[in-house]
Amino acid sequence: MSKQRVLSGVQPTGNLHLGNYLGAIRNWVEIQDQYDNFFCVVDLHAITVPHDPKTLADDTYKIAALYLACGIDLQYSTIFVQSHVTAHSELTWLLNCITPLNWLERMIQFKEKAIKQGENVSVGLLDYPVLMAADILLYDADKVPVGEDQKQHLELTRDIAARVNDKFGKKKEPVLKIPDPLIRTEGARVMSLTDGTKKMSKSDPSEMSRISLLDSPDEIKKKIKRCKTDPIKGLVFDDPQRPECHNLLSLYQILAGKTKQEVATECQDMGWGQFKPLLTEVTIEALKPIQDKYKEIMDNKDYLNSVLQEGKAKAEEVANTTLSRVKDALGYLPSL
Ligand code: AQP
Repeated sequence: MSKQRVLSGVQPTGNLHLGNYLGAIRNWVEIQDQYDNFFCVVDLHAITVPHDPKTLADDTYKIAALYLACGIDLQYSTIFVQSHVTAHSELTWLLNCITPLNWLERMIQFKEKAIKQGENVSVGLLDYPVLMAADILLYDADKVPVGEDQKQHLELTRDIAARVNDKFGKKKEPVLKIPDPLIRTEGARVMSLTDGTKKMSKSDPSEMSRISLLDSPDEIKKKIKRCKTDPIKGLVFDDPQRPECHNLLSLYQILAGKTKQEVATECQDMGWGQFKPLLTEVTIEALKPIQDKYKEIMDNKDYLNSVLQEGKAKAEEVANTTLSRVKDALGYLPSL
């Protein structure tokens, strides 16, 4: 029996942080040998908010190199750049014409990001979830491993696919496969270091709010030293009054590879002065091998280009087949 397919991606909008790693990439790595995986650098999504053309290409390389450095293995996985496969844009247009506007207006991420943009909100930001649906549906993905923040977009993808099947599919032959989210509870929502009620995010204006995968040991030390805590002694999980405490203990638990119970016992009598150096040490240690591998890969652009070229060819083959199937179902005259 052939393996089920997985599709996921990250935007090249800055350095990856612990949220992207623990909520997404680490999980891709753990399950990759069980699936046929496609991981893309979603550069079309990156321009849904104002972007700098001078850094987009470099950021795209960076994310691809970080995928490899974090352990994505080409034996099981295909890495490619979204804009290199034109079917993503084309399917988005087709899905745009089938998706009701009010489905998009309900999206929480749109509302949150739109507030930050003021009057400059682009149509692209509203359309972000349809592009994401196209990314996933083009690959007939069975599973989509993402962080908790993407759950609503995944539900929308399922609704769009169901609508296409309902309107244009034949009874026993759906046009599009309906994917399932794959959200692990551990690391699914890593919170900001400066506010334990907000998710860690690349677009937070404060560098102090996140630990980037490429931060130096000194930067990591400084960020953890200054991160928001509370004046209570004894550190506990799951206290709604202490969101920062829960977040920092959770980070420690995952990065140290310990169980929740082990960490709860170890930290129950600790103060922040004792805990922060521990968290600093495990973070630096966990990121060191990723940073070393990243440098090696970035020093060999020929290799990186060959990975992306091969990825593009594999991705195009699958994506173009799905696109033809959708166009056929919609009644288009085949290309002459
Ligand atoms: N804080 C987080 N905790 C757990 N998972 C997270 N992800 C993002 N932030 C967290 C997961 O990372 C994957 C890639 O995300 P993305 O870069 O494509 O977009 P995003 O979700 O919008 O991430 P950011 O960091 O918040 O970027 P900006 O600020 O540019 O929008 C997804 O699987 C996501 O769930």
